[in-house]
Amino acid sequence: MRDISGASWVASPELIRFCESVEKNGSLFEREMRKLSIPVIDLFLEEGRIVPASFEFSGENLDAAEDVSRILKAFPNLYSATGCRVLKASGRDRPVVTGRRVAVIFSGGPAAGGHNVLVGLKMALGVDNTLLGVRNGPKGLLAGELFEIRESDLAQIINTGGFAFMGTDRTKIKTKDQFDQVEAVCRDQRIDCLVIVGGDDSNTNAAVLAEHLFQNVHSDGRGVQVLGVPKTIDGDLQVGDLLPISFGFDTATKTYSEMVGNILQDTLSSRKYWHFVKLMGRSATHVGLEVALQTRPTVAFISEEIAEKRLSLSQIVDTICRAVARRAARGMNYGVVLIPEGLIEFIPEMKTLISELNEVIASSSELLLDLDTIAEKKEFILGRISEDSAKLMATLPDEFEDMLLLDRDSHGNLKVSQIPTEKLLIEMVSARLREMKANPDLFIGERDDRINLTPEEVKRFVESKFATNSHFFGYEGRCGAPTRFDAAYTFNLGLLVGSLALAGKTGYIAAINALDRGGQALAIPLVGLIHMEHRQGKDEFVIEKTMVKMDSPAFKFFIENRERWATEDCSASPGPRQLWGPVSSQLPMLIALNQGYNSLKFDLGEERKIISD
Ligand code: FBP
Repeated sequence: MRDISGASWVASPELIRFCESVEKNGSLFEREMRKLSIPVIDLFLEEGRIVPASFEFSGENLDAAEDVSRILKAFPNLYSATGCRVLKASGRDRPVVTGRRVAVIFSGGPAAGGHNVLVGLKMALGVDNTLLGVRNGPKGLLAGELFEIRESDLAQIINTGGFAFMGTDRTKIKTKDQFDQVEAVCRDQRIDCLVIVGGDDSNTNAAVLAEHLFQNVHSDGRGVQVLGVPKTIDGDLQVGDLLPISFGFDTATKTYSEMVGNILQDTLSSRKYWHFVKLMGRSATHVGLEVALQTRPTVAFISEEIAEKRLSLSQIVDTICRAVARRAARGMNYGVVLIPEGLIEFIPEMKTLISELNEVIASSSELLLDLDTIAEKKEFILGRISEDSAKLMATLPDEFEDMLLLDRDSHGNLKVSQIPTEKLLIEMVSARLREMKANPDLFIGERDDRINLTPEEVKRFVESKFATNSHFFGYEGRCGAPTRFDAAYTFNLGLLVGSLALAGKTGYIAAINALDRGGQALAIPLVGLIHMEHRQGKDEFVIEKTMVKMDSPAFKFFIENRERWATEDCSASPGPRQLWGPVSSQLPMLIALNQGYNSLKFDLGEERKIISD
C-alpha cells in the first residue's frame, strides 16, 4: 500500500541548498530588488560616474511664512546665511572636498526609500569623506549611538523597505540640555554635518539645530551644518511646485490602493458587505484622496472638506446612510467607505468636545485619581463640559465615550489615531439605518433633505441587510519595498543632500521638482518655511503641514466624480505595486494633477545600475 502520511518524503538536496541561501540573503524578491536599476538626474553624472553637484541661486525667493523680524530674532545666523533664497544644483565647479564627517539620522515614522537616501548620500560623499549613521533616531543621537556606514553595507540595503538598518524614534529635541547634548556628541564625534531625514516636525527641529550649531562647536570656531530630507507617508510636507511631495507617500498610497482595490473587487463579487476602511495619514487627507482617485470607492471623506463645510458627525453618518439606502433600493447591498485617520479632529463639534475634555482632564488629574469607578469619573467630567458637548457625548456609543474620557498620551492629549473611527461610524450608521427602516416616511420622500425612492425601492431598502467589515490600513504601507518612484526619488535626494553637505550649506531641505521632465534638484531654506503656531498653550515655531486644498485640481477632480462613484459600480483595481514594466513609472495621481503635468509618468533621468553584482 502507498504511504500517504508524508513521513517518507525526502526533500531535494538542491532545493534545500537554495532555501538555505534565501534564508541567508533575504527573499528572492529582495535579491532582485537590490539589482533594480535606478534613474539618476543627469546633473549627478559625469562621464558615466556619479558625482556631487554645486549650488547657485535659482533666482527664486520664498515669501517668508512668518514676519521676518521674528525670524531674524529667533534664527539670526541662519537667516543671514540663507535668507529665503532657493538654490538650484548645478554641474559647474563641483565641490572637491575630503575628510568631511557627515552623520545621518531617521526621525519619526518609517517611510519607504529611507535606505536609498543613505545609498545616495554615501555615493555623493565618495571614498574621501565619512558617513556615520545614527542608531534609533533622535534618542540615539542624544546618546551618541553612531556607527560608520561602509560601502559594503550599500549592497545590502539598496532598494529595501523600512528604516531597519538604523532604526528611528519620535523623541523631540527641545530643551536647552538636549541641544547641548547634541552639540557635545557632534564635538566628540567630530561631526561636520548632520542630515535629518524626517517630516514637518523633524525639519522644524533641523532649523532650530542649524541655528544652535551654526558656529563654535569645534575648537577652531566651526559650527555643524544641518540639512533636512523630506520624509513622511502622510504627504503633508510639500512646498508648492518646489517640493511636490515627501518620499514614502507613493509607496504607502500604492500599497493601500492595491488593498482597497481588492476589497472593491470583493464587494462586486460577493455583493453582501459594506467595508469601512480607515487610512493612515494623520491629519491631512492626501493619502485618502490619492487612494480614492486610484480606486473610486463608494464614499470617501476628506477631513479638510468636513472642516471647511463645518459638517457635523450626524451629517457624516447621514451621507453614508443615503448612499446605503440608494444602493439598497437598487439591490446593491455593498460598498466601500474610506475614512481618513484624523477625521474626528476635523468635525468642528468633536474638536470642541475633545479640547474641553482635554482641559478638564488635565486640570483635574489628581481629583480624578481619587475617584474609583469609571462611572464616577465620567459623571465628574461630564458635569464640567459645555451643554452642547455633553449632548454630543450622549449620542456616542458607550465604548467611544469611555475612550474619549480616559485615553490620553504623555502630553495630556487624546490619542486620536487610536480611535477606531471606522467602528464608530459603523455603529452610528447601523443605528440610523434601523431608525430609517422602522420609519421610512420620516426619511424618504420628495423633499430636498430626503431620499427620493419609489414605493418598490423603499420596500427593497427596508428589507435589505447591512452587513459590515472594518479595516485600518496603516503600518502595512510604511515599510514595504519602495516603488520605483520612491526608490529613484530617495536615491537622488541622497545625492542632493550629500552635495549640499560637501558644498558647506546649512539650514536647507533637499527638494526635487519637475518630476515629469528629468528632475530639478533644489535646496529650500528652512527659515522660509517656518511660521508661528499656538500649540498646547504656547507659541512655537513650526513648519506648517500642507493640507488638501479645496481649490486644488486633484480635489476638484474627486468632487466632480464622487457622486457617480457612489451610485454606479465604477471602482478601479490598481493591482500590486509594479517594479518593472510600463506601470512601474506611474506617479501619484494627486501630484501629477496638482503639478499640472501632462501624464502620470515620472522622469528622473536615465536608469543606472547603482551597485555592481
Ligand atoms: P511621520 O510623519 O513621522 O512620517 O509619521 C507618519 C505616521 O505614519 C502617521 O501617518 C501616523 O499617524 C503615525 O505615523 C503613527 O505613528 P506611530 O509609529 O507612532 O504609531
